[in-house]
Amino acid sequence: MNKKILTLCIIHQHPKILLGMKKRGHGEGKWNGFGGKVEQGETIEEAARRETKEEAGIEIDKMNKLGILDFEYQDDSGNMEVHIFCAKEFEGSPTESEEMKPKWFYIDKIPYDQMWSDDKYWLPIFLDGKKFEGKFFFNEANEIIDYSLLEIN
Ligand code: 6U4
Repeated sequence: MNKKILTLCIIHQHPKILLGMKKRGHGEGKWNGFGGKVEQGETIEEAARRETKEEAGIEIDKMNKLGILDFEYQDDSGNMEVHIFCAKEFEGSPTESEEMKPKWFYIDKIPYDQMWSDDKYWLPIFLDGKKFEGKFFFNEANEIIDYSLLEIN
């Protein structure tokens, strides 16, 4: 199956992060960063900016790629390569869209039980500003059946 390239962008303004409640599609009902598929003719960074603007109404200038994760799903989602960005500054105010409802969370109150189950493994590394790469395999119920995760110096 073809591997899709996607982005995921989390705004980190210590001691808070901005997440969005996904209102439809893959990951509906979960808190997640902003992002989606990279479209033809755009770079991965351009896609990360576009998706964050579309989903949360904010413009990101500088961002830092901290992680690349492969996700293998058993359902129609197939295989994804997700590029994970951290941004500290943005313009505009976070606004609800058709796809996402944004909300700030203190980093000691991150709602891991309402997020993708892989997030509790890599988000602490992300919050330390460290780089990582890994791979997560999900079963049909979207539970993790195997994974590998490496912090990169
Ligand atoms: P369309 O329907 O084309 O708008 P699009 O919004 O572009 O889709 P979508 O919603 O399928 O793409 O993107 C899925 C989002 O979820 C991406 O930001 C990647 C992210 N994602 C997928 N699996 C994840 C996982 N296991 N853990 C995680 N984020 C995941 O934290």
